[in-house]
Amino acid sequence: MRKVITFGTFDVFHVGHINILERAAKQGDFLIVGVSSDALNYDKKGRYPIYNEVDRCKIISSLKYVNEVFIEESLEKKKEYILHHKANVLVMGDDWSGRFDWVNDVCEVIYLPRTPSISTTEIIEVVKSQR
Ligand code: C2G
Repeated sequence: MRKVITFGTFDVFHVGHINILERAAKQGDFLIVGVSSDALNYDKKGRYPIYNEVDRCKIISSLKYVNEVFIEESLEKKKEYILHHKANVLVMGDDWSGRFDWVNDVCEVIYLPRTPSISTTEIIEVVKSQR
């Protein structure tokens, strides 16, 4: 069985998130998703997500493409997570292009093109501007 792993915050869930998960699932037979913790998101982006980690995990767990979900506590633990879950391939959107090549001694690394013109940040901006 070929196991695929991917990571993300998946805050304010949108079609770009579905597209990457759908395409990631097609790279193998079993999809594992590491959902960034609230604390990790604060470290990465300087703000907490709109939806907390429990709710984000619940949303991701309910998707038909997704077989397993866990909380990602740190970007540096990527190799540990890959080995623990026995993943054969890491899939990320190409905004992360090259950033996780350092795990390529434990699994294949694939970057897929992002869905254009949609992001959580943009959605937040639009909602703010309409208040
Ligand atoms: N994504 C996409 N198209 C978009 C928006 C997002 O393909 N329009 C992809 C990203 O490339 C990423 C995934 O959806 O692979 C999740 O995106 P984010 O929630 O923004 O994840 P991020 O905060 O970048 O966390 O260890 C890696 C990080 O945890 C990734």
